[in-house]
Amino acid sequence: MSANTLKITLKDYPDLTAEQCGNSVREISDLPLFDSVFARLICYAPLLDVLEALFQSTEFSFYLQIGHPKDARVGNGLLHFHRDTANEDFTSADTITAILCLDEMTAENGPTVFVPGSHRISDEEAMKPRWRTVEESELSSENMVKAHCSAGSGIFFSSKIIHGTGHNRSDYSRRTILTGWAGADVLPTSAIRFPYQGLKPRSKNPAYQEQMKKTFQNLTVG
Ligand SMILES: O=C(O)CCC(=O)C(=O)O
Repeated sequence: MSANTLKITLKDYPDLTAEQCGNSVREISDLPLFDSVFARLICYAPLLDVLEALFQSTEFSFYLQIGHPKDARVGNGLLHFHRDTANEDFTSADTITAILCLDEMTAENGPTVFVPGSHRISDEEAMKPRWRTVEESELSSENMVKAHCSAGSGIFFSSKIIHGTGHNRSDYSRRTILTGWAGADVLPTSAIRFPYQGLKPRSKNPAYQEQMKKTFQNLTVG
């Protein structure tokens, strides 16, 4: 991934009306329920290799998968900066988001924008609800970095880092699949569970290995 540190704002492009957006979908929650090909991504070795290295453990767990198909010209982003930790309910902030880019991500097509170094705060601070929305005026745009990478790339980041994503008003689509992962012994604390949440695809524990085998052995693609 290369960085673009030019002056950045998430609001470079105007909002569109519902009519202008037409049938364009911004977010598809629970993507693994739509087709088993998405469920199988939970076992995708190149993704798991990076996660194992970042968590420095084989005992991390899957917790969610979302599609962000930002169509050419009309794809909408989340216009606010935030820390994901503030929207998650876990016993710790040792969680990682992985974005798989199905298309090239450029400065023009609504890239993910990061504030480097902003993850260097305590878990307790990152979990505070105030981080669900961070006004751009609170941030220095000179310090922001737009992700720029080719189709097929992965972007991995701590849930504590401040980030956002703008609209796609370019002539090409910006489709991504976002997956969320929790570190070893990091447990959910809310009443909500997502499909396949808790699977540990790299676990050395025979019980989790058995769960993986039985979960995927009858899953057909298509
Ligand atoms: O799609 C992106 O670029 C980032 C999405 C995001 O910020 C989020 O879902 O928390």
